[in-house]
Amino acid sequence: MKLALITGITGQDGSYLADYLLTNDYEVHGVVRRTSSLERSRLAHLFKNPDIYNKRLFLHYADLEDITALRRIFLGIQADELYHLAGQSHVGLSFPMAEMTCDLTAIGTLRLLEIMRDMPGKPRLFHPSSSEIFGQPKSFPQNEDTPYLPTSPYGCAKAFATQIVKVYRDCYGLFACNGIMYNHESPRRGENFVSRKICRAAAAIKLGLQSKLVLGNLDAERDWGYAPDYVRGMWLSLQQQKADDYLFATGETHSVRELVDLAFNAMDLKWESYVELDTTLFRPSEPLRLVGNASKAKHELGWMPSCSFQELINLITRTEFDSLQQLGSERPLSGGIAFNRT
Ligand code: GDR
Repeated sequence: MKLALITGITGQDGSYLADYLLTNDYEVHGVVRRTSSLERSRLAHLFKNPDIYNKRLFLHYADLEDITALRRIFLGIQADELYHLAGQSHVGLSFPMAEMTCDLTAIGTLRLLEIMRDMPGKPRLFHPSSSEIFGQPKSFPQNEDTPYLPTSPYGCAKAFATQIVKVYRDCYGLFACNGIMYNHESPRRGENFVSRKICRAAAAIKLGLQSKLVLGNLDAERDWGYAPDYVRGMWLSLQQQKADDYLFATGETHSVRELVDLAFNAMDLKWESYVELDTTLFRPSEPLRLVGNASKAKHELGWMPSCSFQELINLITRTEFDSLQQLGSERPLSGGIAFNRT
């Protein structure tokens, strides 16, 4: 049985990756922050399973800044594969929280590489890079050779982390891969990312639980895929003979406005009656359009995206509708207009 260690296991990608590895006979260890609330966790279905939790799925507490605790966990587990998914992943919040973002995302990755260098049996490392490293690219679609031109503290931190992974691979022979991940969404997405925020609002408005949706830039264009596909790409990257970098994207671009239109259509609503713009939600700078060319991942890994943009937005909106309907109005909406200012 192979052993995998996942930092950031409670996030969208971490939870799908845990599901994927457990179905593929792995023993899975997750690193969680002291402050992570496990109560409403995306891992709840695994905690409930007596054949999984504390049998093939184990959690360990450590912050990314706590090198001693991390080193102890890494040495104790001696994983075959290490998926480093933890970090501050909200691009907008990286402007007011620039130092924290760079410390967790850039220096956090360097710290992990340093621990790996000292390990006797070195695990294979997957690092999720981001399309944000390209910022305002000069070529479309982007590929693994497109120059980095990040436009946010988050993009800068990811550009550093991506490059330092390559440097450690080349200098120290570590099996370390970057996956350049374009936006990937699902019903498990955090409520302050735009896909979930919009789909949740459309469902809540339909149910009479919310009256309006406040958004920032509707013209931004992104390449949005389905998160479980990207998690499969992470695993495939580590199953190759040689460590390399791969870009994961659908190759299609859509605007935030199109996303709003699809989500509200799924609920038979006209979005123009409910959506308000708030300039404070616009970022100081951001990529206007990003679209990726995943040919290398398709040819070398046999990777393919499985879900169209419309199917994805329908899936998230309908899942929100069902879960909000079940909850009724008892639970306050954290994705509602009163709270969600990101
Ligand atoms: P992004 O995702 O920044 O691309 O990063 P996000 O969903 O936050 O934004 C996508 C686009 O929507 C615009 N937007 C808004 N965004 C948010 N969050 N809230 C709003 O109200 C809003 N209104 C408009 C944004 O300006 C942006 O253009 C995601 C993250 O998962 C990163 O960690 C990852 O690296 C990249 O995708 C690839």
